[in-house]
Formats: sequence, structure tokens, C-alpha cells
Amino acid sequence: MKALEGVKILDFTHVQSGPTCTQLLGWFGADVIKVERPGVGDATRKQLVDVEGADSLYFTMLNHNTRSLTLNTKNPKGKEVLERLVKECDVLVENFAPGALDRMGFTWERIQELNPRMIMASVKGFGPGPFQDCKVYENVAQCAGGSASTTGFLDGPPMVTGAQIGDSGTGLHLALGIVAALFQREKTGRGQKVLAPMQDGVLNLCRVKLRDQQRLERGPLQEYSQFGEGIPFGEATPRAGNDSGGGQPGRILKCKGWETDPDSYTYFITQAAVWDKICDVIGKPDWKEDPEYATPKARLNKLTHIFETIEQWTMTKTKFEVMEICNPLDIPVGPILSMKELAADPSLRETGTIVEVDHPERGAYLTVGCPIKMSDSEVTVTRSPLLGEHTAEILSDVLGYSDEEVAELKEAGATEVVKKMAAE
Ligand code: CAO
Repeated sequence: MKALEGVKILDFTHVQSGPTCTQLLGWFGADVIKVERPGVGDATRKQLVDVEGADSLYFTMLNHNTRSLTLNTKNPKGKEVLERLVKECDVLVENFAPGALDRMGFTWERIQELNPRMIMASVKGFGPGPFQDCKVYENVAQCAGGSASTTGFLDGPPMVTGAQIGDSGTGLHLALGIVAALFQREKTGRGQKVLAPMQDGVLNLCRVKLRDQQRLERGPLQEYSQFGEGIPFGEATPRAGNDSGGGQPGRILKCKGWETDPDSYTYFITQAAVWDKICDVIGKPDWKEDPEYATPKARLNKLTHIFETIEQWTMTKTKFEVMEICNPLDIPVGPILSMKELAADPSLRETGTIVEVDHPERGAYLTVGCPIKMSDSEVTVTRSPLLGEHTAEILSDVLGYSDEEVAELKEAGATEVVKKMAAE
């Protein structure tokens, strides 16, 4: 048995944010029915194509453990099918542009009329307010949620991050809202609307920068290197490069081989509790007693000098040697791992964090498995569906349509002749 077994998800999601959420629900055992436009499907199927004629990695890596139903929800017969699905399912998840579901005729009021137990969960770019009608993609959310203004170096422009905190991050927020609403429904018997705006999700992940904004109003941020460098602060939380900016100063430092390997770096944290050990390791035992270095407060105005000195030591070691030396001493360090290194990491394969999946059109590929491990709800990653692969199966199993009725739906243009699966 899996955690969400028996929960039916009407999955109207596309691109990245929504599928991140529904894939996770699928991994937890929910039956995820992905509704896609006949002949078109999720736009990402045909974006960033690397194997001609096959669904892209963009699509496959975000849509595991789902079933695909092609349905034209603007066709009268298609609308009838959708109404029946709304009655049958527990959760409707969507990340259409604002108003698209209403234009289809499925307002929240109508959905409640059809199924008062329905949980309707949405990702939108913004919550209610001046930007509520905007279409939003990942980097727009990173910019509008406070991430870009606080990422990058002080003397450079705002930067977006590689971590998809706007899309995948918001998908995770939405999934939590959905399971909380399912839990509440157990007691109330009622569904509810769950909204996860991307701006809110990014801001939630950037909360320490909002903390610093308020601290800045009371004086300079002493944990930022710019303090020790004598660079005045402006009015807003600045970009702090690779400073941790928190209670335990940290920085990315070069390691042996950095001249030719772009990832030959380590993160190094000068945690107060292990300061003496750090001094010994880097060959600066005199810093242990020197009042200019002995306390965290005394060190704050010379962080750049301290990290440059530590870097002289890290540059004599590989990033893994730094880890091997510092780990037993409880000095927190972390190698900068490339995607190539992560993909080959045997321990991540063993835990199912990276899995190899076989696909009839494209062959084997790597993907991320479920990042949440549960002792009583094991995750098996199954390949993403081909467009409309489960149309007949869903119409019959979930809604009880006969073969003749399915044929009539095809005839009426509500669905399409299902693409045949390649031999597996
Ligand atoms: N049958 C018939 N019509 C369908 C359909 C189906 N099965 N599925 C979708 N459609 C229609 C929609 O009803 C909509 O029609 P109208 O515009 O006439 O109402 C149309 O397809 C396009 O939907 P869309 O506006 O959501 O798609 P888009 O490509 O123009 O915009 C995006 C994409 C992502 C910018 C937009 O959906 C959005 O802002 N979503 C919310 C924020 C979000 O999730 N952003 C993250 C994107 S990356 O994860």
C-alpha cells in the first residue's frame, strides 16, 4: 500500500510547476490522470527535443507515474467527459494561465456544484493583486519573488539560479497544500481551493533575505563580506556573492585543479565551534589565541582576508581531499559537484534519488527519483505516458464508458485515436 493509494487526481498541469506537484502525488501512490489536448498534449513533449520523434527529456522527467487521457475540453462531448471526471476525482490540479479554466466553463462554483468534496489546486504566477492576470515562467518568478535581487555578486547584475525554485519549488508547495486539504477533508467532508502563487513560493524560500532587509534597517549586515571591505550598504538587502550571510560565515573556495576544472571548488564554513581545528588545519595556530581572530565577532570585519587565507590551503587539495580532511574534524565543507558527477554517483543510484528509466521511444534515460523517502510507502518510478496512451483505459475503468461510447467520443472530436505504444 502507498500513502496516497485510492486518491484520484485530475491532472490539468503542463510545463514544469504543475507536473512537479502531480508527479510527486503519483510517487506517493495517487492515480494521476493527465488530461491533454488531442494531437497537441503538454507543450514540453516537443520542446528541447534531443531524440527526433520521441517525447523530450523535459516532458519525460516531469511526468512519471501518470496516465495520459486526450480530451478536447472545449468540445461539448469533451466537456461532458470532464464533468464526469470532476465528479469522480478527489483533486483537480491545474497551472493554466489565469482565467483559462473559467473560460472552459469550469469555475470554482461549477466545480463545487459537481463535486463538493473536490480539492481544486492551482499554481499561478501571482496571487490576488496588480499582477494576478500575468502569465509567468520560472525566471519571472525568481525575479518577482526576491531571489534575483539577492543572488549574484555585489558588482554585477541580478542573477537567476539554476535551481528551479519558481516552478519546481512552487509545485512542491502546492503538493503540501493538497495533502493538507485532503487531511482536512477527512474531518469536514468538504473540498477547498488551494492556491500556490509562484511569487509567494519564491519569497518563502528567500525568507532569510527578508530577515536581512529588516536587520539592515537597524545597521550594516556584519556577516556580509562587504561590511569588512568597507563598502557602504544601500537601502535593500544586497547581493552577497557566495557569502553564507548567516550566523556561520562560509564561502566558495578554489581547490587543486581549479585552473582547468570549472567545478574544482569547495564550500567552506568557518563554524565557530570548530574554529580552533580550522586554524590548525590551515596552518594558522596563532589565530586561536589572537584576539583579532579568536571570536566570531572579531572575525566579522576581516572575512575576505580569512577566506583568502583558507583558500591558500584548499588550493593545495582536491575538493574531495578537503572533504576527507575536514569531515572527521566536524568542519562543514561541501564539494561543488557537477551534474556529470551527480549522474554517476553510485550512492544516489542506490537510494533511488537518481534512477534509470526505460522508454519505448527514446530508450533508457536518467531522471531524479522521489527526493522524499518514506519507510512505509515505497516509490517505484514508472515511465511517462505517451500522448493519449491511457485514453480508452481511463474512459472505461474510471468512467465506465463502453467501447462503442469511446468510439462515439472519437467521432465527435472529443478525443482522438490513441497513439499506439511502441513495442516494449
Ligand atoms: N482541451 C482544449 N483546450 C485546452 C486543453 C484541452 N485539453 N488544455 C488546455 N487548453 C487551452 C486552455 O483552455 C487555454 O485556452 P484559452 O486561452 O482559450 O482559455 C489554452 O489551451 C492555453 O492555456 P495556457 O494559457 O495556460 O497556456 P500558454 O501556453 O499560453 O501559457 C503559461 C503557458 C505557463 C505561461 C501559463 O499557463 C501560466 O501562466 N500558468 C500559470 C503559471 C505557471 O504555472 N507558470 C509555470 C510555467 S512552467 O512550469
